[in-house]
Amino acid sequence: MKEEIFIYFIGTAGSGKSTLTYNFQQWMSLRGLDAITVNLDPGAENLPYDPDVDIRDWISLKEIMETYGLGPNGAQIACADMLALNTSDIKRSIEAFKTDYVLIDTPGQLELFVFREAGKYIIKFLNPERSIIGYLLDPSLAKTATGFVSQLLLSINTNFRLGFSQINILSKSDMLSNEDLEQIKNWSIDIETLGNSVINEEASIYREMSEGILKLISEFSSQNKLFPTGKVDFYGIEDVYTQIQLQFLGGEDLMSD
Ligand SMILES: Nc1nc2c(ncn2[C@@H]2O[C@H](COP(=O)(O)OP(=O)(O)OP(=O)(O)O)[C@@H](O)[C@H]2O)c(=O)[nH]1
Ligand SMILES: [Mg+2]
Repeated sequence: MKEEIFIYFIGTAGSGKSTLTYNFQQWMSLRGLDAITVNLDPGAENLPYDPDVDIRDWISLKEIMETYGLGPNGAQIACADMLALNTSDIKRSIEAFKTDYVLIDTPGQLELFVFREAGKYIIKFLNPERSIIGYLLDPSLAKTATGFVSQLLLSINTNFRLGFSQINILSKSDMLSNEDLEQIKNWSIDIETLGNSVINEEASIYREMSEGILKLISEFSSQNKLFPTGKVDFYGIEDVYTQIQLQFLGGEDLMSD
């Protein structure tokens, strides 16, 4: 049996991680692909899917708050660090499914998974060779050129912290007008167009900073390709899947039909 591919959906709060995890599994299942869902958010409430492996079976945000007298933010930090203590159990549970794809939904607060040690530790522990990050850019924060630059910077920062292969996904793209979507797509494939849009924004410290940040981003331009997705009709999911296939299997397709 081939080893599983681990796909981690990471993004700012409310960027659409849980919805994409659900839709990705649905899409795969319709195509005869075998995937399981893993929830790594101990504070998750009302997930749109029923996770096959669920961190809440080991760690509960509410319990940590009560036991240690912590507020929600302090408890989230404690939970993030406790995640690392449960990696053996999580790994065993995942392996028991003998699946091809493991779709991992990460905590609502990006910084808990990206900037603390637990996230990187878990990815390395589960499988450092067969892991890919799906980084979700929230369209509501990316409509202006400087907003888009700030989102790219977060994505690069995530790549810098974790150091695994990464695909940039523009989630919830159905919330954008066609015009805005086309503009963001153009910015993502052509750094000069993005630079021109930044220069055309009203003069401000943010514009100046964006120009500096753009220099950094252009050094990492291979990272910038964007894959728009949306929850309606599995929009864009096939493109993300194809990119993942290219990454790990040289394009070999596991689809059964
Ligand atoms: N229109 C539209 N709404 C979406 C899409 N994906 C998610 N949403 C909505 O955006 C909100 C947040 O979605 P979630 O999937 O919970 O986002 P999340 O990143 O898991 O959120 P946290 O875990 O709380 O950080 C929900 O109200 C979703 O219904 C999409 O593709 N299109
Ligand atoms: Mg979520």
